[in-house]
Amino acid sequence: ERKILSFKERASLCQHPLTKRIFGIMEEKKTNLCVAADVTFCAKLLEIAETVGPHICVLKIHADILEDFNSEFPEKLKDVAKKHNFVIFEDRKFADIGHTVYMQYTKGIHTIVEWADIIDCHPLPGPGILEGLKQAGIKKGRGCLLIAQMSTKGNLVPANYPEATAHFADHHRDFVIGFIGQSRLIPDPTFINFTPGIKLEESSDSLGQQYVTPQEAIQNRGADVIIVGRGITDANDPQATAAEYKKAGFDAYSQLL
Ligand code: S5P
Repeated sequence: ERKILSFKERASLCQHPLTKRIFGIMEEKKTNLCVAADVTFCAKLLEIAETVGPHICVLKIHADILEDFNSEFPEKLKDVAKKHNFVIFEDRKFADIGHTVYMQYTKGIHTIVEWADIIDCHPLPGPGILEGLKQAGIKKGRGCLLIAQMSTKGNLVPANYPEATAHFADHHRDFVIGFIGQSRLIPDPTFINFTPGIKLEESSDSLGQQYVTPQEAIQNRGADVIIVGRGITDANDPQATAAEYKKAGFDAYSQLL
């Protein structure tokens, strides 16, 4: 019995051009892997992007941990993204009032809106946060993920928060392209579900991070895209390990078709 729609079918249902594009990349490159490149120097990040580029649909970064961030870096990253056909996700986790997030998104040294295809925000402040981000993002075709749940031990996200988040997304379909969470919030196939906290073996780190396997995330929790950081970036051979995660993720998806 077939449990899910294919990425190709989902691409055809999407209104948002960015969602369509991401599902298209996932179908074409046969990957539902997003690598989290959490490193502190631009050259290292660009090297990871080159290495894992062929295996990913999305590269997630934290620009604010780069010690030598400069205005040439986003251009270089965009070139690698174009070459290997993936999209760039700045995991800024905006969480302030609309006016402030608008400035954080467009100003400062990072000018995130100029280069990040995807950003994310906490829905906690209410609709104003999306209205602020939208003012800058929509005209550039950007998309935003809502953080519905977190992967960390003892997090304070209340039980009813995911439902409220789904409702929120429904009212901002021109900008919200999906969710970050530990399980699928709503069956709607036009939103993409990203799940962080992934390793090939279930484990945890010393600061509260909790890991589940790609198979568990995709087959039991409804993840579309798995986010893998240190499982790949700390491996002896990040390229071979990325290929391994890609296969684990895509096989788990294929088995549901
Ligand atoms: O709930 C969350 C949400 C996010 S976006 N838990 C997370 O771990 N993340 C991010 O995913 C986190 O900021 C990091 O960049 C990545 C997980 O990295 P790893 O090294 O633990 O795989």
